[in-house]
Amino acid sequence: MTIDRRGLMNLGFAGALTGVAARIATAQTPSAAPERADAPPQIPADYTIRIAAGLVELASDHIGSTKLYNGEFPGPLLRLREGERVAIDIRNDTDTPEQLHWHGQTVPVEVDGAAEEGTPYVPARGIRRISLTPGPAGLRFYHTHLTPGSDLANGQYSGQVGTVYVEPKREAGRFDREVFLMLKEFQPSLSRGGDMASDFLAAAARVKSLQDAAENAMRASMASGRPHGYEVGYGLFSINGRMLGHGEPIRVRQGERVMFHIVNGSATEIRSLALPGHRFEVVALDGNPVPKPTEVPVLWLGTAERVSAIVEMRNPGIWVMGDLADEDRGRGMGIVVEYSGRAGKPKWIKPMPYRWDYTIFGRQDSAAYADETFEMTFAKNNAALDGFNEWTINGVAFSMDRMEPMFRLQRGKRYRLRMRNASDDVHPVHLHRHSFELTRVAGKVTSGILKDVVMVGGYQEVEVDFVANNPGRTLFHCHQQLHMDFGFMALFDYA
Ligand SMILES: [Cu+2]
Repeated sequence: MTIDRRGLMNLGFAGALTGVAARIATAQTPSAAPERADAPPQIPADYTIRIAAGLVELASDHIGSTKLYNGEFPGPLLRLREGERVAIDIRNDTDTPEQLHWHGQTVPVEVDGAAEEGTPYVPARGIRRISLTPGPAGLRFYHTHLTPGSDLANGQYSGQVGTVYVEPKREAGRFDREVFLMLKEFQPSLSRGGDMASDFLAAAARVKSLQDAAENAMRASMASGRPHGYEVGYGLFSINGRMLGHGEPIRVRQGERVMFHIVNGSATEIRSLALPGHRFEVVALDGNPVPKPTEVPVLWLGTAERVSAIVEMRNPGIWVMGDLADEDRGRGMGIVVEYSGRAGKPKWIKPMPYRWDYTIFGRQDSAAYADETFEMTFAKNNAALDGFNEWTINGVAFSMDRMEPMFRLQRGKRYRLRMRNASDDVHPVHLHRHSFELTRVAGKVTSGILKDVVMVGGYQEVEVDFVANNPGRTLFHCHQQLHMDFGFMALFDYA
């Protein structure tokens, strides 16, 4: 990789090289962090993940510095075997204590990677040896779990994200080969009011009471002279760390069945993906096989969601697989799919409008009865925190100082979360260390779809069930970094 100084200056997504050390040094230093590193372990770990500043070459003229895993973007693909315990060294070569979260795995608090649950920090300039038993099988990932707040050089705004594939005993669906895709934006900046797509979810009646409450609050805020709260936008977009047209194409042969394992590694964005002239057969959501694999023309993934989908290559040509948003695709959110023996300019065709509906992949009958239901209402206080929106669950914004559990669980019981979104934003909400089953989505009953993130549409209601089978503190939060950092979190604890 050749790096010229001009390229660095042009990009500056976490500052040019010289600015990086300073930014990292001034980032939030959690008080709970251990003061010293553990002694270096004597036996080598199965894997080492090193956190350090490094360079990402999104294109030859767009090279930037940010925090990475093992100097790569995305971080190394970890292929683990379900149930086979592994030891992993997490080495932190930065001046900020870190948390590395094993998203979607049913691991204990000690290794999950969330300070809110009590996972110890990986000390600055230190190392932490963890061991975990991988599971459940399927597409998982790992990412930093700090709270960057307004510091857009840290947390998930950085390049700290990588894919985990926990090998299943049996694959969902027949395919010829696998392709892993990491969707990720760079060069974040703050703006007032965003342009995020919000009308892509299956049409359903909006809940009038939720809408009225939110709109009244917003009117009152505007009348008091407050502007819209900050949103985050991005300058550069990539798949597997390359802008559209700047990486190797995905080379395919006619008739091949390609399994795409797609991770939305964004800090804040919801992404779409289409491949003109082809359809995606969705076989797993968040790594878990769905009851009814179904073909769709477009994929939608909320922040931290994963889709595993098989595409049968039966339309020879050179295609752009990319985001539906022209601006984002134009700034890099896409990758070229090239049939062997074909040449020419990659072609993009805008797909017909398509609304995303989780329930088409599920059963239409009701899930098992829950022992208890927790009601949750999500709401926004416009620009209430130094210009940032404050987010609340049942009127309470999460406090990093108190970290009090909001909900109590009894081991073995099945719980239902009835989530009501009193805002017009789509919230991809996430439950740590457990999988949940979708039981009702915007009025539609469903069962059999197991996930760990679900998008709750504006003014809509979603219900999910989970079994309390993994004792310890358990974090629930919106995976939109700006939302989780400004209140949108709650803790469950086992009695
Ligand atoms: Cu949110």
